[in-house]
Amino acid sequence: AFPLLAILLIGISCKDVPKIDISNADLIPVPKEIIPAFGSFEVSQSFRILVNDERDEVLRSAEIFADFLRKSSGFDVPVYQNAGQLNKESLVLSVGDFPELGEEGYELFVDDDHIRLNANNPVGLFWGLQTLRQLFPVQIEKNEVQSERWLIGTGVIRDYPRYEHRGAMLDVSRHFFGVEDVKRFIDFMAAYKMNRFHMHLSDDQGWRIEIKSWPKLTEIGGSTQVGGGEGGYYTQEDFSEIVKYADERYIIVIPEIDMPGHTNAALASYAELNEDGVARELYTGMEVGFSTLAARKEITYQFVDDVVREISELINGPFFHIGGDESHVTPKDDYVYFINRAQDIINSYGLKMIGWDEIATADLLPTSIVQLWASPENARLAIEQNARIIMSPAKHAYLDMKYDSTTVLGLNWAGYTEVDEAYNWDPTTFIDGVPEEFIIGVESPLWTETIETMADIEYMVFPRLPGIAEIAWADMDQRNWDEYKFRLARHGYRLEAKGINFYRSPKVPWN
Ligand code: TNX
Repeated sequence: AFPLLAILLIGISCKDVPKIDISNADLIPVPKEIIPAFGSFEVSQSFRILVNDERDEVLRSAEIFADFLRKSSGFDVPVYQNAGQLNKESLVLSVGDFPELGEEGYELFVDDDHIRLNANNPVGLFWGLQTLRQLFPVQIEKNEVQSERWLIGTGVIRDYPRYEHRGAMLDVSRHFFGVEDVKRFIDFMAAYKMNRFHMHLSDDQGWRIEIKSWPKLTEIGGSTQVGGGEGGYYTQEDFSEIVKYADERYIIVIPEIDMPGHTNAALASYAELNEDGVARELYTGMEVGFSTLAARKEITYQFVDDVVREISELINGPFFHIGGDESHVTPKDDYVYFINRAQDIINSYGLKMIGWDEIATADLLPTSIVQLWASPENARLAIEQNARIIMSPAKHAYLDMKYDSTTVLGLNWAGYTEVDEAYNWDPTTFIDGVPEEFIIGVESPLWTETIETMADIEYMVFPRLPGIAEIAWADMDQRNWDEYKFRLARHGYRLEAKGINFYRSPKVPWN
């Protein structure tokens, strides 16, 4: 009778403590180290967050996370700062000294009655919370209260990123997207630990940021978009709201004003910026490479100076993106002259210049950064000048390429980019003759000639963006499509719970 009773008792207690293997979680990007303990921690009404740090920003991160949990759990999730000791059923955030975790790393300990999250810096805690979020059952992503047992597997996760630059770009010029859409885009990035939000703020079809000293840029240049729709622009207050929202999520906003080409909207707004002094018509088509600022007129540099100065006062990071791509109607000498002068202006405001790979044909300072999209030759020119490189090869990293020939949205000039194609490449071996230490990271641009709504954005971004985030975060030897595709398939339930309109690629074994 005794063994029978024992088995019964064990059976009862096991029923209460489900076993969860966290090495089987749908974590993206994959952490450096996962040690499962095969138990579970249950988040219930008495769950609370303790912040062992004086800083407001740590409290704010805890509050952002608590807010997220409140929506779907319906629990109070109180947050206490400097409340001291470890209670049962609490999550404790601490900043300390953990040499192996680096700037942005974190370690997460989950046992049956509490969770501890440690990092060297507040940013590491924020990334650790994103991992914890993905350890919850997928229903946690819902916006209404769910009846669910919130069980999290026990164990240890230790994690830190491969690259410092983990970016995504949104083109708000070809089609304009308002502040709420942009915040949702930022949320997507933060969830995958991406930390550079590049905003393509001007192009032939639209100027999207208020410049107080040149008001017609938005009045005229912001008044339309591809297809002739209404367009729009961010007031400086709107833009500051975006920057604040990104900053609270440890994301640096990189503003791009594309010059000297891709400038028709500016050339339509101010006649004096044209070589011939005649204002251009507004443009609502999809061609590229037909516009240029007058590179030898002094007024052009007054314009660049004013634009850089006003924007420099609104951003939260050290970067200004000058564009510099496809300036097909700017004479070569003028192009080099323009980029060199723009670089001086950007530097005079204490900022580093970033530009598309064509800028490597100018005289770069070692602080300048080249974003490779098309030309390996330009990447080599960049490193000869000791500049650093961001990898955005169109074939793999462009979120506006069609998935296959049946995709309705997007373009295909670089080919079709299925989900495996977007995942299967290594930024450091992609171009010959560029040593690893020159590559600061990876960025995925979403150009929006064909993208009109948030649902369109989601369809092109998901599920490619999580893969790009993993490329930027995880080491090459941790990445393998044949493992990733199953993890992504499980992650699909999370995208569904979030209400994301994603592409159900036949390459991924969705269940
Ligand atoms: C090329 S990529 C461009 C953009 C277009 C994009 C469309 C780059 C630096 N320039 O102007 O929107 O292709 O895929």
